[in-house]
Amino acid sequence: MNPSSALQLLLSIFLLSLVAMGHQKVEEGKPLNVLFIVADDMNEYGFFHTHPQLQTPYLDAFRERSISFRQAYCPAPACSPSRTSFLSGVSPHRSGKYYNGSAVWETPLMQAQESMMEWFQRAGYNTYGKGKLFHSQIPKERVAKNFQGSRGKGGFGPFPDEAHRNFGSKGKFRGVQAFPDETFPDVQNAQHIAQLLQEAHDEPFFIMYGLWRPHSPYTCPQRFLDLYDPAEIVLPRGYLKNDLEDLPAMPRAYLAADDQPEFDRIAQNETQWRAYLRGYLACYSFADYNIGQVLAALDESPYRDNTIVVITSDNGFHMGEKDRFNKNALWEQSAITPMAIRIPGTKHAGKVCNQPVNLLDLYPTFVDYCGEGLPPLQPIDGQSIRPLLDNPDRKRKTPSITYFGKDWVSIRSERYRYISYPDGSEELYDHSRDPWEWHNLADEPASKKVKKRHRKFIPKEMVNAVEGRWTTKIKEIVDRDSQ
Ligand SMILES: [Ca+2]
Ligand SMILES: [Ca+2]
Repeated sequence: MNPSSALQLLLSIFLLSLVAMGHQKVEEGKPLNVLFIVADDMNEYGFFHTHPQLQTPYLDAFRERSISFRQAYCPAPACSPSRTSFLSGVSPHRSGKYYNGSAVWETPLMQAQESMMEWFQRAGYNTYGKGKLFHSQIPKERVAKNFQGSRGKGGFGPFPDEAHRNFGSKGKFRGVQAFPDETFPDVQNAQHIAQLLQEAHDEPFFIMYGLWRPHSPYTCPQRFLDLYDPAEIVLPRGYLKNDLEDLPAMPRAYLAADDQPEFDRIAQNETQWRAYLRGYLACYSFADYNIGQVLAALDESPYRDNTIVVITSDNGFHMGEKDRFNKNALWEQSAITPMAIRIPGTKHAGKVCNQPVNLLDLYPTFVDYCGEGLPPLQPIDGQSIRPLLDNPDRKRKTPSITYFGKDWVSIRSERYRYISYPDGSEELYDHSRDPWEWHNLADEPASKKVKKRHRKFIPKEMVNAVEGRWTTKIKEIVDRDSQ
């Protein structure tokens, strides 16, 4: 072989190997971008098809190319405390941010804390956010510091008119009504992100897309309502009549104060319940569609193969389980958050990891993958889930913790959920036999060891709740029931 043929042969081998590597090739040493998609009040119904009718084709397709976490939970079961925790890296038990409606970012601890986005910026990233991000109770200047440029359209609207407010009362908008696509912030923000992904980026990027759906009001384009015939809708599998009878007094007092009037109103006949459920399912499918548009934009962009994609929600949601149409509780249905992560070039696409993880684990996971592990300026809670992404069959020894106030805490291990209240009362559920947490085993003598094993993960110190509209309500229940 003469030198020029040898050179040609080498060149062909090189070109062929490039083709063979296809799009899975991640350029060595080049930082990975991040696309972080956070839905609002999205429970596991469509993600893991525990509601048999819910249609989520885009999430299904995404899960085939990513690693899903069957047991991912929020640090606190409501929008603002959950987002505050996972975006700051400070667990509610250290910040005192357990509920919506308290301005925790004003405290010295949180003013000094380097947020996830601030860390990304220091690591050389540009950070963009569109839609529902921190949500509320954070100074505007701090939000502006975290996300560069326009933060897109916001708000829960469009809201239904009077005639469509099926269950409206006390200013709550619960109606089911159709509006055109372009009237929804989620659609406009998806378009903003698609544009952003078409641009040339000289620096690595972190993009957060915060959806407003499937949170109420249950308005969406007509084609999503058409997916669900209200007469045919299957009621939640996790609902059990008289499920509250084996609960301690404290959570029962809380339910009575918080949400049971609404449950009684909605669930008093199955037609109403189905109409309500239809709104949630339709908005879930609408969220799925919008997520799909953003993923399609990424996959058509030059960033498809060097971008980590995380899809999750800030908290779960009850659709009647435990006589509840809400979040703000420590049971599985409130605490669960769908989570799937696509790591470029992963060998585990389509796998499901069954170890308990928490949204607080995301910040340390990003630190693990991006910015060459640059340490955050202040301590952050949570632990990287990279070992589970490297090996989804690996066991994790630590449980996932969800807080709903000082000493109001839930420990979720792979098999059990243990809940402890300020008066010392407890709940224990065995998920290997009881996936809907119907049978409270806390008082059974055989549970003693299991409870002890879980209790040791409760932090020795939990700070008081930062004052807000929830603290009075909870304090009244705790004071009354502790006497
Ligand atoms: Ca939420
Ligand atoms: Ca029960």
